[in-house]
Amino acid sequence: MSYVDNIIALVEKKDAGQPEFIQAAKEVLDSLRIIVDQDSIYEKAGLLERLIEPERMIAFRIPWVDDAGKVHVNRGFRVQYNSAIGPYKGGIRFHPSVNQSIIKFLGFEQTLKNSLTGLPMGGGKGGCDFDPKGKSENEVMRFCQSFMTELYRHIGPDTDVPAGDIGVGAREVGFMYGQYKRIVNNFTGVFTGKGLTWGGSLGRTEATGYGLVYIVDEYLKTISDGFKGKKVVISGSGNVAIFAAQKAQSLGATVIGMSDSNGFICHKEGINLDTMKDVKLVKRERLTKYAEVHKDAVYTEASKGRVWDIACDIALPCATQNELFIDDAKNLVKNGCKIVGEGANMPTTMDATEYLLGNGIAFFPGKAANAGGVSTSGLEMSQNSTRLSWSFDEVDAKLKNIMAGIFKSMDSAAKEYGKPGNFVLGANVAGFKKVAKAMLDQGVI
Ligand code: NDP
Ligand code: 2IT
Repeated sequence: MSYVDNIIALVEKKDAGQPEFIQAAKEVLDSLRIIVDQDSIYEKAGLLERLIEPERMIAFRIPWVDDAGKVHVNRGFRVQYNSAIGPYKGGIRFHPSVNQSIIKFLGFEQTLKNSLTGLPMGGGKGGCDFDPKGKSENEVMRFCQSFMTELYRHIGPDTDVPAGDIGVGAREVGFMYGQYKRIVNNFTGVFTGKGLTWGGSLGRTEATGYGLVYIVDEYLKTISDGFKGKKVVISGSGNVAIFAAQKAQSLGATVIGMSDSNGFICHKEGINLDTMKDVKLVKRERLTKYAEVHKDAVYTEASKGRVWDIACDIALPCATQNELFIDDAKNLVKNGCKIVGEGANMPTTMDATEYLLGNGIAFFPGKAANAGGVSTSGLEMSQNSTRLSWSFDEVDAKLKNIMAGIFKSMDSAAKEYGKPGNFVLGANVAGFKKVAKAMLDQGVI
């Protein structure tokens, strides 16, 4: 068996109860054969064993009191995956599905994603199985404070810098940052995605969605095309989905479908983003409310259909992991879709990814396509360190540049390693090379 095969077997054995982590690790390891099996230095240095094992995995209890006075306990995690190229950096997720497997897959992906950005950030991720849905503002605040009462001792502006993810937006970052500052008595850039009046960066809210559209646009330019006139379907209706829709529309596309975990909207005239933002970001309601406002939009329950059944030119999965399956991939191809760009982390299953790649779809893997969020987090860290605030246009221009750079790195790596157009391989290889070099340079750590 090759070195890579041995490591895949090791992960399957050691982390047998962690399906999402195994899935993410396998996809990456498979891409690395082309480098790692050609040079014995990696095996001798135990590089892959070290790459797949987090430097540190913290698990902790989060007790909190609801509005009725009842005590609840949630389970929190922070994985500090890899610090070879910079302090641990990655978001925090609040969702009932969160477990060790999900946090580890996200931290592993983050390590390679952050490497691709070209900025000095290592990989980390955190979260807990708290469900913010249906909780009052005070309950969310008390929960965030309890979460930070444990996490504060593990993070710092040069150690580990969290941000948002599913279920964690500006409100939750505010509550967590406030508690951190209260405990350590130090106003530092320990979080990104902060509010604009207390150290946040202009453009961070929009960055992941905008970055996704920028990288797809970068590809479209290579075939003398653009978003103008394209029909776009986006899953999710949270931070990433809404700002991807906004940028796609501003470039002349029509976004005709969006979803949440209960169902999806098809609006042939084009999604009205003012309504969408009001329903999802301001009122935190279900997508059915959108259809109540726009009578020409059709709402379908998740049990009765898939957002991927809507015929489109470009599909952007922006909700969660494993939300685009093989049958969805077949439907998309059958209906004429040409591009799939992952705004979420690992939204496409392995077999669906292979099907899309095998059927001529331009496929943009999450660790490259959604890296605009963490890139702008990196820009927020730079502004905090220098105590400066850049204008929206300055940040946006830098984001565009970073996304163009990521496209170039993955495109070049795919060509160099004999798989032109295979951006999965390109992104994995390009992300890996920088982290591997840093790890080799720093000795056995
Ligand atoms: P939000 O919480 O703002 O939105 C998440 C959206 O996805 C909601 O519409 C939610 O629906 C839907 N969703 C979540 N979980 C599920 C599920 N299990 N099944 C179906 N739908 C689901 O999160 P973000 O927009 O921030 O994150 C979306 C994705 O993008 C995640 O994969 C995240 O890791 C990734 N990402 C986020 C970045 C960021 O900067 N925020 C950066 C890079 C990647 P509902 O409201 O019904 O739960
Ligand atoms: O998955 C991701 O890249 C994020 N949730 C953003 C991480 C960050 O630190 O901005």
